[in-house]
Amino acid sequence: MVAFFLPLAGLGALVYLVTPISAQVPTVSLLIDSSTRLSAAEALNLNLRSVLSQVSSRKGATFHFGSTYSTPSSAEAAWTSNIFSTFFSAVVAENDCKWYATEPTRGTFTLSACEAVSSLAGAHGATFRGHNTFWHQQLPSWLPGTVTATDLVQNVIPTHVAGVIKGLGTNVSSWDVMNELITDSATTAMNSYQCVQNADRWPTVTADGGSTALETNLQFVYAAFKTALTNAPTTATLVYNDYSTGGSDAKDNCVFKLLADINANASIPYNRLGVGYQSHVGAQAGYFVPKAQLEATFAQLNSLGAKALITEMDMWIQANDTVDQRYQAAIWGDYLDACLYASNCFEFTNWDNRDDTSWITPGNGHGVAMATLFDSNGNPKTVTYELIARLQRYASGVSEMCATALGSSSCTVPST
Ligand code: 9MR
Repeated sequence: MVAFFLPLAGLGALVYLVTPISAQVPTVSLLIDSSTRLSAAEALNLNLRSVLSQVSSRKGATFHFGSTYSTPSSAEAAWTSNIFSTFFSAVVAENDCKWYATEPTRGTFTLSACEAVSSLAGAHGATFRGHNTFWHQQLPSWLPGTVTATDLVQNVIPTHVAGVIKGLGTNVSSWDVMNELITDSATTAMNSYQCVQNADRWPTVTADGGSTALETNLQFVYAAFKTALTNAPTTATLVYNDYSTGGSDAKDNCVFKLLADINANASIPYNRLGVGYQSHVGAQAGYFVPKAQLEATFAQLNSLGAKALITEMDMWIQANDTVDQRYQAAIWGDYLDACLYASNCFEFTNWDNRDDTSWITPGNGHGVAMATLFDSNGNPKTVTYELIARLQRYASGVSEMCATALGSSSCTVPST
């Protein structure tokens, strides 16, 4: 089991131990404070698509504001269809494009569930992004198996990546080619192979947590990206996707080293590459990346010519009260602004549509959860209204505002 939150960098273990269950939450100033709040019905039926197309005009290319799709219960089918018609403009399959679903038997592809999500996107006038062609989790039962290091690099990975990417065709904004390779215990001294090897996951070991080495270099990574480059439409960004990233710590250094090696050793031009920042975060200091750091990271990628994507955003809150809900809105709004105002960020994907279907559940270090944009009845929340207001504000052409998560003593949002 991996941790989907940021470590309390710089605060130290002792502080962590004495931190009360509900750590202090700052009072924040929000954009919605100075506007008339929409009713739930208005927010749900708001044509966010027209706002998003104005956002795209300002950005100079399509801005994809999306969420996950997995087959809803019959009770939620109509709600789900509506949300992808009026609110989100992009769709990613929560699970249906993963290896277990697409190649359950070696060499036999079953792309129908993944293709159904792509078709659903098309039918709703939304775009589609691919997730993912390589991950150490949700593997088919024949993997890791007894596949050798050479077979994996020369046959298994190229066959899988080509089969899925070719099969899904040209209607795709980006592909998560590889997902979650890098260790949570990174140090700045590690080279990119060590960054991966120290995660102790397949395939640098024969099975997750194992002690028998398998791949002893990064040829398996290069094989995946080379195959993706050959088979993906030229308009699709080829993404390395990971969690607990976006700041400037050792794990982020590993991401940049890996990207440089993919560029150099797999000959993938930077202008085809992107980094996916999953952004499974919490509304508590130390559990999210402050906007200034995100922006510095996105700018560093931009200087290489590579893209930044927010790929799996959700955010647990510590308690179900107004101050925590407002803090969630402030932080999520900052993430959105960081992407909107960056010249290399065109995809902002939220993970799970409603609190009742989120993979984040209360407890387990996730507070009271409530980590998505719509509550368990499908109604918009404080954060939802704030994101609508941020998109409208960006679309109106005004300049970037301060980071609301800093608290109202340092950031009071302008009234225009
Ligand atoms: O949301 C996904 C959930 O339905 C699956 O059970 C789970 C399996 O580990 O994967 C979830 O999605 C993950 C994503 O594919 C990769 N990053 C972490 C996400 C949350 O676990």
